[in-house]
Amino acid sequence: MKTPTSAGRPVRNQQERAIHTRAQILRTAAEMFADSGFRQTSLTTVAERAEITKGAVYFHFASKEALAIAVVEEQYSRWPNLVTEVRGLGLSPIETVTELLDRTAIAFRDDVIVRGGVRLQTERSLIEAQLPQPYTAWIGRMTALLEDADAAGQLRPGVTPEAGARVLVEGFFGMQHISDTLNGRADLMERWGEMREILMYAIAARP
Ligand code: LUB
Repeated sequence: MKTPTSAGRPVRNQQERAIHTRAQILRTAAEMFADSGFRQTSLTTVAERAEITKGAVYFHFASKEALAIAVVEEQYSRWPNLVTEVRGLGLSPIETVTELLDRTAIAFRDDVIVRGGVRLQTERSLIEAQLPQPYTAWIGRMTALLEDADAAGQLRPGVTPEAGARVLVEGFFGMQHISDTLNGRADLMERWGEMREILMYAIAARP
């Protein structure tokens, strides 16, 4: 294995090495899950591509199922931080919704952990493991943000925060899935831009 570095400096102690190795395994596995799916990926091929021993992989993850759970959990851990970052921009509630989903779309296109976690969730019926519940966290997150928009008079009359949240999450999921299937998400930002304009026209109050 190459001398590990973290933020450009050599990794020094055993704990740092373990954290670095675990992150390297997660990234490699996520990439393989995203590209080839759960069934076609093995701990052996993950170890080979990550250039670490199979023993080191088993030290961190007892099975491929455990690795899949960790990738999905790592994917989901991204979103609360992103919400905090976007909420800190001082945008109006409805602009916070669109900015959050704009940045989420970028992560769906570029972040290998997200890409791997999303594919695993689409294959969840094939995986004998208790993957985290999909969709509900995003629906809850968007409902809370749309409640803020509702309180600020930014929702079109008749649109409830819960219904708006479900439509945005359902639409975003389908949009990114079709973009992935047809173009490997190369056109994701264009497809999300179209959806955003049309759905927000239906959801947001007229200026
Ligand atoms: C999101 C997927 C793919 C919902 O919330 C989830 O579990 C999701 C599966 O991991 O899209 C839309 C943001």
